Amino acid sequence: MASSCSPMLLLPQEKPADGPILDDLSDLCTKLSPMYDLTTLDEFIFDRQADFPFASGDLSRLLTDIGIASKIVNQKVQRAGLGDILGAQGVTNIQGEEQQKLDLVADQVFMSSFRNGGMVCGLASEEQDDFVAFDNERSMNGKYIVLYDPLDGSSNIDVNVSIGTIFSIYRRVSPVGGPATMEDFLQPGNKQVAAGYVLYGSSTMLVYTTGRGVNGFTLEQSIGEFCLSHRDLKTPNAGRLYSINEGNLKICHPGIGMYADWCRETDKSTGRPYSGRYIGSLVADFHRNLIKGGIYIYPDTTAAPEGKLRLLYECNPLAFVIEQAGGRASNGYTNVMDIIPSQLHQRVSYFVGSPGMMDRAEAYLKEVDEKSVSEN
Ligand code: AHM
Ligand code: MG
Repeated sequence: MASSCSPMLLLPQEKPADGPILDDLSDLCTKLSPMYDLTTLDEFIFDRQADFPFASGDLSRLLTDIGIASKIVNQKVQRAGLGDILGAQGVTNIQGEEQQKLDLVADQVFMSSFRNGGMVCGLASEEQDDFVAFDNERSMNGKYIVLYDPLDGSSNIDVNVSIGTIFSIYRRVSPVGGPATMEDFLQPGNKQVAAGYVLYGSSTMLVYTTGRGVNGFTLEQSIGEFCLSHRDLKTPNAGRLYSINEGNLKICHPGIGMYADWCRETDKSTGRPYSGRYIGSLVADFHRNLIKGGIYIYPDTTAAPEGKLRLLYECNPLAFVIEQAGGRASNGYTNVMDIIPSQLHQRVSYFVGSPGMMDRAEAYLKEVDEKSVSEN
């Protein structure tokens, strides 16, 4: 049976020329042949290491660890909802253990990956009150720290809506060899060395940047590898999507309501009215807007005076990604990555998306503020 598949996929010569194994292989080759020159995440990461002249490989190793952990989390996400069924059959919970919430499971998966990988001296997670400083010798020699939201949008799990993992990596500022300190974690976003996210959606994607553009990888389930699918992603200057929880419009800055009104007006030259798209799952909303062009806004409200989203492991990493894709992120006034954080779980008002749309939304805030100053 002829195949155009890469030789590395061929079975050893002694295998019989027909039979079920060969049929399976043939299926796999047919499936893969259109992407014959596929690049896996690991290959890409190590190829890019050469961009950093004195790189020791630690960051590359850390990124590959994140890739592996996210494949494990992906498996668990795919089985969400089966927990009860399998549990009832005694397949899970065989020792009478309580089912853990998926966001806690994801947190544990990433935490063990970082601990065992030895590339970070500490981590901070949305699921942990305080940061974790690893005390084994290898980790204490790690040059990096990582902050992450293991499963953002997890309130959507029960209703099968896409969710995601967000991560942010910094070089530590405390001395190598000792434990991580709070100063390592309270660095502004403009010091990030890498950041990205994993989207567990209709397909699973990992998107990341190390400050040299943004690249996206789609998980090819049949070979269990993230494969480069979105090279050097760029967001359009302006799109036709605006994403905001409309229920908050009357309890936030009036400039945001004015911007939303502008989006809903009819105007042929700018393609308005725009489409309102709000999943309520940051990674999914962000990813769609990144690709298609759009703006996502989660402002401070009277109910959440500091905003809802977390600066360090939700807003800053996505800000780094969007900036590398040609977009912007702010708190409505200044780049979020310039904010000097004072707390691990600090919240911030968040605007992120296509630069042309960001300019206009921010201009409405400014206009309202200036008017109110001149009236007082
Ligand atoms: P979480 O970290 O508790 O999951 O909350 C963050 C989520 C974002 O994914 C999403 O964009 C936002 O909260 C939705 O909030 P709301 O339901 O208030 O619109
Ligand atoms: Mg979150």
